[in-house]
Parts: sequence; structure tokens; C-alpha cells
Amino acid sequence: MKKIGLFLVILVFGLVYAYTQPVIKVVDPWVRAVPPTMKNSALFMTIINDGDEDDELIEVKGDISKMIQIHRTVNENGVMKMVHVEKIEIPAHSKVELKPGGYHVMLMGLKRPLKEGEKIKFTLVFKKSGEIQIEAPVRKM
Ligand SMILES: [Cu+2]
Repeated sequence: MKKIGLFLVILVFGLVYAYTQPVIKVVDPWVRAVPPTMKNSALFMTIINDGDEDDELIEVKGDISKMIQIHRTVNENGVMKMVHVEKIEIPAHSKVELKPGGYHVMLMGLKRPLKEGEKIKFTLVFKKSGEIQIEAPVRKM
């Protein structure tokens, strides 16, 4: 009888845990095509959280450039500026668009020219959901 009780406790905790997780989906990732002389580009996507818990994109990893940072384009007295942000919050039951003029993943110091149509691999790191692998095609806006 004790064993069944323990089993039920674990089951209930398991269900509560499962239902209070963020559920992250990445839709339509793409990398901006740039001329071979340009050493920087950017990665864009839509991040959907269908879960009941908030999550945060905290890091992006990849081999295509020397450095990868999460940026936000802001309008400061009419001047567009890019600022480095530590994370992007993805609230429960919402979606956040990374797009030109807003949040983006900055690819700094490209190691080689990008070819239109090729797919580039990245690993997105979320605070709660952990690592998610994506493949983003290179295309023009
Ligand atoms: Cu940037």
C-alpha cells in the first residue's frame, strides 16, 4: 500500500511538472543573405510558447561566425541603434517575432560567404526548455 501511495505522489508531481512547462516552437527561421564583402549578418525567426510557463532565449550557438549576440534595434531620438540584450523573454501562451528592425540574432564576423538557399545550423538555448536545434535557410528579406 505504501508503494502505491509513493507511486501516486510521483505520478501527480510528474503531471504537474509536465503541465507547467514552457512549450517552445521555432517557426520560419532565416538568415539574411549578404554580399561576400559583408562580415556580419543576422538570424530571424518566430518563437512560440504554447506552454503555461514563461521562458527566455538566453544564448544562440553556431559555427558560421566568430561571435553571436542577441540584439535589439531601438529608435533613439530618430536614430536606429542596435543594442546587445542578455535575453529575450518568451511569455507563456504568446509568440515573439525576431525580425528586421526589432529583435535579431547578430552573426558577427562571418567565417565564410553565405550562399542563398543554403541551410545553416544553430543551437538556441532557452532558460527552461534547454537546447533546441534549428536549420535556417539563407535568403533575402
Ligand atoms: Cu545587431
